[in-house]
Amino acid sequence: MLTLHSPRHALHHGTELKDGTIKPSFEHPQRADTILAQVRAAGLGELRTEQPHDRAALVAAHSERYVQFLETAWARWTATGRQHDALPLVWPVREGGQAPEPEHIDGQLGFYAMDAGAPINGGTWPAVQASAHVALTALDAVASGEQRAAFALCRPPGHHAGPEYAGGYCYLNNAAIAAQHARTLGVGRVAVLDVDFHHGNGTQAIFYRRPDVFFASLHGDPLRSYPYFWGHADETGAGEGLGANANYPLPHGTDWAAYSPVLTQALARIRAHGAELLVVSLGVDTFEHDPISHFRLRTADYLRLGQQIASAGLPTVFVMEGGYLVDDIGRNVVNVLRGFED
Ligand code: SP5
Ligand code: ZN
Repeated sequence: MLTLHSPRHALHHGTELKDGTIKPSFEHPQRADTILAQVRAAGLGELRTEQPHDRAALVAAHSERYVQFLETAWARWTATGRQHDALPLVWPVREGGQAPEPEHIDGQLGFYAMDAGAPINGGTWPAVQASAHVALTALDAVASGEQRAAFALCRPPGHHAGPEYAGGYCYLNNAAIAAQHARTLGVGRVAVLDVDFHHGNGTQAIFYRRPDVFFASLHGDPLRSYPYFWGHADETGAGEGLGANANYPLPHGTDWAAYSPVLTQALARIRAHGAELLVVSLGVDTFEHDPISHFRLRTADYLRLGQQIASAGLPTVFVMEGGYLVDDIGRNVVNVLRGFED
């Protein structure tokens, strides 16, 4: 399988609040380096770096003012005399949600974020932009018919990023940008299947009112798992998009025997939707030893996951999302891609 990647991912490395103190983020550069090394070692196929794409492809999935915020946030933060990671500390919850965009960078950080999990520093924007370009380049290769499938080794990940907010290590929603790009290129119906442990709230939000992009997600039940406020089974889309959103919340401890039949259901919905192209938000934080998640998939199960996704028979773009146990994520990702190709 063709793999797209970017050395620019390493420009972004941030911190997160853990147990009351600032620690290096679980989402660190070694993740992508390990996955790339394992893809190479497995001889999975050709490797290419990203092609630059028009800014219009980003703004097709996010608001103009949000993309502009990401582009300029670090310069505006350092202009206030600070050099450490920019993190929001105030959010426009509920009634504050209708307020106009604040002028001060500290207000804007909250305005454009769902949590304090997406720090911004000097390398963030170039890495985020490159990550989206990796997804777009992979989509091009598949939509043109050159490849049946491709793997976009995106970092930072994207599925928590909504129309105009960052969060959960995510800034631009690479999978949504790729799915929208497929639509722009003339693919009639697209599906996004999200198998990251965490609900893909950003992707859901971007397509919630649209019938042309089906979104299906298997994830830890939001009653107990991040992102807590989205991912329930009764979120089925709205307006013209009613029926084009399918959530499968699953309990802590879910193993392959419990996961696989639910995946079958999700794939049946995708088929019924009439999707002509599939984007997979590929998180391997469903792994039994993942440090921040609570499912129990094992390394060999990822081969079956890839096989099952292949059974949909669709041109497919895999977009890297989460997965945090560095020694194992490369093997687990390679198994999905190998299983798909078998
Ligand atoms: C892309 C992706 O997988 N984002 C995940 C973001 C999760 N952020 C909050 C995680 C909080 C988990 N608490 C960790 C406790 C570890 N003992
Ligand atoms: Zn995740």
